[in-house]
Amino acid sequence: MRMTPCVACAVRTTLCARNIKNEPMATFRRAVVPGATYFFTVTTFQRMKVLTNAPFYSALKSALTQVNAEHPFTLDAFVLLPDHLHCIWTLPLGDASYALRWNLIKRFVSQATRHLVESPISRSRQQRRELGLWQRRFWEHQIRDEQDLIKHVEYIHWNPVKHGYVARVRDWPYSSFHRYVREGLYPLDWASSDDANDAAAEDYGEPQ
Ligand code: NI
Repeated sequence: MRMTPCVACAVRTTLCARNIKNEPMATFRRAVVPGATYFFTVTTFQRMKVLTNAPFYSALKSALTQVNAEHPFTLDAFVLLPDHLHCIWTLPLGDASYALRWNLIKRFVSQATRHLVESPISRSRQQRRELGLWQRRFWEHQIRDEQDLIKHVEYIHWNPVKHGYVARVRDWPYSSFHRYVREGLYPLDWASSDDANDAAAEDYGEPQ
């Protein structure tokens, strides 16, 4: 099977000016800026399992690229599941406008995929510009320190296994895990530490 490049790679390749090649662990050091790094969970409306379908995935990549061009952020880690996504962003210093960015991203993807979402409920939501594809709220957690960052990065990369989609992290194409492997931060056969295995779903905004 041919792997699709992950969203994080796509954004980083086109937009991230920071070159961290050959600097193992630089990702973690770079990202820990007090008050600037956040973990998010965003879920689809009624947990529709559509996000890993090509049109949605492609729209999401475009949305991240477009919004990043106008409102920059670094995508530190990312995983896309069929009905939700988790990611970690670092925003520019003094800029905490993540809600604005999420509104733009959600609207962009909703509009780009509107013809594919058939439910009458979501169509009426869209007419009211309520972002029919998505749940209106999202989970946000401010990363406290490097330890907290590592915990959340591991949680993200382990998530496809946690949700039962694959047996090995390496088999899930829709995450920044593959970028981390290329950069020497993980071995290809990486498996999560106990922390991420045992983590309570409600602490990470998992869809219930
Ligand atoms: Ni999850």
